Amino acid sequence: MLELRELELNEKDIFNKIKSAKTIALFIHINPDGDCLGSGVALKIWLDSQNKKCDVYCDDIVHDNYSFFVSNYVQNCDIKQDYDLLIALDCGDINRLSKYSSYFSNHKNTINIDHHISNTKFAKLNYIKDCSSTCEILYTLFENNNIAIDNNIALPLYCGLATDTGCFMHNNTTPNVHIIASKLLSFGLDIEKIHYFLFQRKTLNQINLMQVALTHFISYYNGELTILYLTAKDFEQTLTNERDVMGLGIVNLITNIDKVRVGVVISESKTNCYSVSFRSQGNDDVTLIASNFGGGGHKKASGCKIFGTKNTVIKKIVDAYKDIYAGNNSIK
Ligand SMILES: [Mn+2]
Repeated sequence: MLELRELELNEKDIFNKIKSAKTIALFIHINPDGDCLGSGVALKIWLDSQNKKCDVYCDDIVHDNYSFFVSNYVQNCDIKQDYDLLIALDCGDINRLSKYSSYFSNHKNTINIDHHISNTKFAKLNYIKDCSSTCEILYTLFENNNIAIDNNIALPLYCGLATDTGCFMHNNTTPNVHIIASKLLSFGLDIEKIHYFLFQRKTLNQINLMQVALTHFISYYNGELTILYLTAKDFEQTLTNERDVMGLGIVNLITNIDKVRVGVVISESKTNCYSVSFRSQGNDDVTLIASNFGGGGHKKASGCKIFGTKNTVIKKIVDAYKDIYAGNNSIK
């Protein structure tokens, strides 16, 4: 974590760099969520208003549920022009930029704005703050620098804040988060529409996937660790894909089962390659388990990719759980 003074210096540097850049590219992570999309869209709208040429890149598809605030601001094409400045938003490490990562790491003028405690500080200038969301960092940067926010900027910022706090239910929902949310709401946001698209709307295929998922979980260590699996075949049968899992809240559902300490969902994203989400209920730090497999995230929510068949992936997780939490829990 950077010291406060360093953060203040970096904040000045960020604005100086933005001021002197005419063309700026923003990068957000693969499997895009409300926070990276919200921060990308909010920053783009402001930069456009400052007569900068700004583009937002993401090497992935944006889920329908986010279209109401993302519209066509985000692109996934090859980069055909040079930019004066590149900014990564909400990316804990360079691999989250996927096909854009080498372009980013070879550029001389880069900024990394993020709130993941596991951030690898891969840019020339890194602004990493331990708080709820990248949207909270951006809001604070705007406020500290007297940048006027309008309802077009308030909407994506609110969406990021709401997403990363799990609709203001995770333990990163500080009093300051509510203060910011209240200021953003004062721009007249349509709260019902926002919450419907961000948290409630499901496709029928997603509900079919949920039905399959609920028959696919296994408990270990007297129910402390629960793992739910979804294979390529499950996605095929329900006409869904890995992206549909995120909006279902399955990982929260299994972590909320009584006595569960860590809930895990593994989804086969490619043959023998599983995307893994970890959640903890209580004090266990699940970045420890994700970083064991080259991933990262937050204390109570983290993720990684693990290669292998379904059974070997599950065994790797079960073994890692025991190695990491043994001595500090009740595993026998
Ligand atoms: Mn985030």
